[in-house]
Amino acid sequence: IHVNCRSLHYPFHNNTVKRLQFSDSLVPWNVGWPDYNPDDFTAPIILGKPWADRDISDPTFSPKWNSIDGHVNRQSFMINYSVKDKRPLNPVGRTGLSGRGLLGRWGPNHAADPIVTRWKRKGSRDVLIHPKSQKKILQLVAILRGDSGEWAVPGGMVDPGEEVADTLKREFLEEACNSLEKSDSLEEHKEIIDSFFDNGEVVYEGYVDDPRNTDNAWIETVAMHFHDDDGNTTGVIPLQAGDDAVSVCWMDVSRDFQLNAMHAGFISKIAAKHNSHW
Ligand code: RP5
Ligand code: MG
Ligand code: MG
Repeated sequence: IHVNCRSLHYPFHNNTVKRLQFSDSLVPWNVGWPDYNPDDFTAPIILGKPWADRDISDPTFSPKWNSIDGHVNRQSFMINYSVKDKRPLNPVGRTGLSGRGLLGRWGPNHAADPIVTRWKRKGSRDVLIHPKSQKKILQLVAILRGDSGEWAVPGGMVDPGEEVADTLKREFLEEACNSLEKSDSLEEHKEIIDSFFDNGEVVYEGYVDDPRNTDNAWIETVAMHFHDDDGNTTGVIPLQAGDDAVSVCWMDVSRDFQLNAMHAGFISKIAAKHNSHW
């Protein structure tokens, strides 16, 4: 079940948009609740945006649910979701709010999360060993999100028709390397960076319990891990926050590191697999 998308207030709206509150047992759609009738909210700022769907009541909007709909992937990683009164239903269950909130798509909103790691070193050479655990320390590239003020993986939405592999690299470069502004050093190292992003491992594919989810719109992601074992690639990647990121850093991975809950779960899996300090 989800919890982040059942907070009392829908995020970033000065506590003006309320979610209906209910117990965990009422989350699944198959648990009967005949009077369930939450508020309906679609954020005005997304209306008319080129990356957003039209309104569900627009007669010219006829999406192909559970399918690849032209350039838009409306399939879920989870299940064939149901559609009720023309609206797709969140595959995990009720969120206490209908509409699509801040999300551009009705139904699944596909994102990609690039997890870039290296070993912590002394200077650029020796790999450090943690004095307590006697294990190597993993570091990952984390960004501070401008919207929520949380540290997170530099992920973002898959553009229509875009391959997920391209989204992973593009979002990393935009948010963690500020590629939206011209950078000589990114251009100079383009080949190294491209080949680094050719070798990733899927960590997770599926639903994200994101605070922006609603009953009719939700985020799903592909999280992929790119590890720079010898430190040669990340040594040449210049970090600089860009787009919706306000800060970027190499963050040490340990059990009390600060990262949004969903992304922290991905990293703990990676740390266990690489037997790194935790
Ligand atoms: C998270 O929101 C996903 O895991 C992904 O990191 C991100 C995508 O949204 P934007 O960064 O485009 O706002 O839940
Ligand atoms: Mg982005
Ligand atoms: Mg983003």
